[in-house]
Amino acid sequence: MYINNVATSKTRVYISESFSIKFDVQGVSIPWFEFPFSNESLTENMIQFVKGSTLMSAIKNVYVTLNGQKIVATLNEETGKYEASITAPAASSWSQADHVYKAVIHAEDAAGNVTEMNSDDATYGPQLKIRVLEKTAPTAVINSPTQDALLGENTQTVKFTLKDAGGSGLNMDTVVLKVDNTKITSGITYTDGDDGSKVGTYSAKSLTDGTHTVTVDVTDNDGNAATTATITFMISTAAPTLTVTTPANNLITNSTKVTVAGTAKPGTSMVTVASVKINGVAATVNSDGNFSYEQTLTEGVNTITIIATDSLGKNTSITRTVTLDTKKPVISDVVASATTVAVGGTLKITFKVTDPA
Ligand SMILES: [Ca+2]
Repeated sequence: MYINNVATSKTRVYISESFSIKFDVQGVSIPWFEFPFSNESLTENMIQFVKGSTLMSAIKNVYVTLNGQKIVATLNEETGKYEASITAPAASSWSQADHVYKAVIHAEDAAGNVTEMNSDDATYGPQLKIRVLEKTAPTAVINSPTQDALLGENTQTVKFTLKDAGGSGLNMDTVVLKVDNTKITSGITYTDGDDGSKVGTYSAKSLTDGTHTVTVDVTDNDGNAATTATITFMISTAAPTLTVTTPANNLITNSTKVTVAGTAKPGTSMVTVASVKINGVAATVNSDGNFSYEQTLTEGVNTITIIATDSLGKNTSITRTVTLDTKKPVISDVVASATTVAVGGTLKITFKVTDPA
């Protein structure tokens, strides 16, 4: 017997109860009447009428399993469909096979026949694959260079640490490292850090003097994006400019002191001149970079080395050679051709002059 339409006073009735039932059979409405059911008249312990079902199809046990949960399904009398309200698992499904939790529907009838449908079902399987997303964003931290660092080399190692929380894990395909707003597409290497973190290393080369910016972005496997990590740092490689105005190179003097003077200026605006040393002794440098120093000379050839060094240790040197000669020429071997000579006559005086070293 096929039930086209049915209304009962109870959705589920047990054989020990009396109840009323009204239904039509193949479009012919039948009035209410009483069923004094007894154990002898029914073999099942429960009967349930569902529009569109056959009279004897008594479904008694319907539930859904998902990630270890068992959720009993209830019949919606309006729709005639079972409903299982499921609380999503607390963890992301990313680590599961195919990145989804797979639900299984179990249905058992009164006779003990069991049907299970899982996500392999050709028609309904896709409806039973449940992608669960976690909501905790990963973190990105740039370890080096450090914020506002002032660096003296034009190659710098960029090191950054990426870490996810929430369970889905880092999606390494989403990592975007930018140096001065240019995406780095090769040369990044990764090692495993603590607690599932990844440590990225990249060698940034040919950095010009000035300010540079590094950013790192990453997203986890569930689409949560880290707050962009950003640092700025400065490169200053240009050595100081050094001018020595005095002494002239190869000066020969009989003064035991010589003034060493000139100007030293930083190679970039990011650094200052830290020192000007003359043969290792610091000279006073004024705010304009001018310096003046009295260098004591020793007899003979003096090498004077002037070194200007900036705050990063970059230096420029100039060498001057100055000869101190305090020894007077020596005259000897004086011979006059005649020491008595007539007026208007000639004589010759010969002699030797030497300049002692
Ligand atoms: Ca996460």
